[in-house]
Amino acid sequence: MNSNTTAAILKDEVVPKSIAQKTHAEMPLLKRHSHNPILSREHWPYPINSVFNAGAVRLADGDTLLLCRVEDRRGISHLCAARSANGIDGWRIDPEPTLVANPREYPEEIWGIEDPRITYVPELEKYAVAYTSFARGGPGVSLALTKDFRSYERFGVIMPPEDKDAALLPRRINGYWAMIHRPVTTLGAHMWISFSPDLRHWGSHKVILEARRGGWWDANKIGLCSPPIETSKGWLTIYHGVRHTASGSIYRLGLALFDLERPDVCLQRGESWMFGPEAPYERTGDVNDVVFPCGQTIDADGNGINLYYGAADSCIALATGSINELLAWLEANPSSGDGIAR
Ligand code: BMA
Repeated sequence: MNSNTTAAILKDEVVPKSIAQKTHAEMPLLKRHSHNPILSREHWPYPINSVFNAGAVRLADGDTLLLCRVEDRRGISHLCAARSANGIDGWRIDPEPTLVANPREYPEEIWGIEDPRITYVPELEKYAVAYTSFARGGPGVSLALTKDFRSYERFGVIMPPEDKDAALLPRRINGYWAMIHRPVTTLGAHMWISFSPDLRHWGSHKVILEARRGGWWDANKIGLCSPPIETSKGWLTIYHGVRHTASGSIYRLGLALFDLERPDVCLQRGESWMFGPEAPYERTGDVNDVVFPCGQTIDADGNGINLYYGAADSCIALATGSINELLAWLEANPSSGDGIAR
């Protein structure tokens, strides 16, 4: 059944429902922008294969900055910054890569750097960029700090392979920095949190969200998407679930909420996914059926969310929504077994 058919059937339903209870087929929580995809290789000032999975931040001057994962024509990724006044078009793309792998000093980056998540850290007055460094040992998590996305203080690998999908929380909690990440262990591919006094030494590791099992949309493999959003109800967290099928994997997005002062405690987890590949640019590309956000910006009203996501590992798209509606949906669609892999 295609989405038009679904919409037509649902329109005829007479059961009144609040916004929170409506299914995403009736009223998508996140609305695809009409300009999608907003960035693709055709926009790039130098030859590339693809551009996707971008970190995002609103700069002090009001510009939106995307730190894009760019895959070159060897298959190796680097990061490149694009700036825009409205976050939709008119992108000013750095004429050269912004941050490239430096395998001489950081051998863990020999096959490139990928999927940055940006967190502004008021205490440091710097942006923290957590990204995947890729080498023979597999993917690991690396960290860099920057003030301007032109020069970077690199910390190297902070979580050894196999680990990825990491973002720093913007403030210390009980005196410690907190990082969410996704190691792959014999326990599976679950989301963890770790704490550090100095951003270099990490400990107190704990699983915070488990991949479900069996036929679930988020069975076997999950990971953090964009950095968690601090709300009065908790850290609102978008995560991806990977469903393995006979014809490949489907990457979809779900929601979870973590306690503000105990981010290791999951308060709520959505039952179903709330956004998945439907548009042609999400369904078909270098890797079919992938939506993969690494960043968002929040509007001045504190409610509007602009989610930037890689589509099919080929281009960057934008979906907009409301934080209040995401929270209301999460409350109305709770998991019947929060955090429990079934
Ligand atoms: C994940 C990451 C992402 C990628 C996705 C789909 O494991 O490597 O960078 O978008 O797979 O290929």
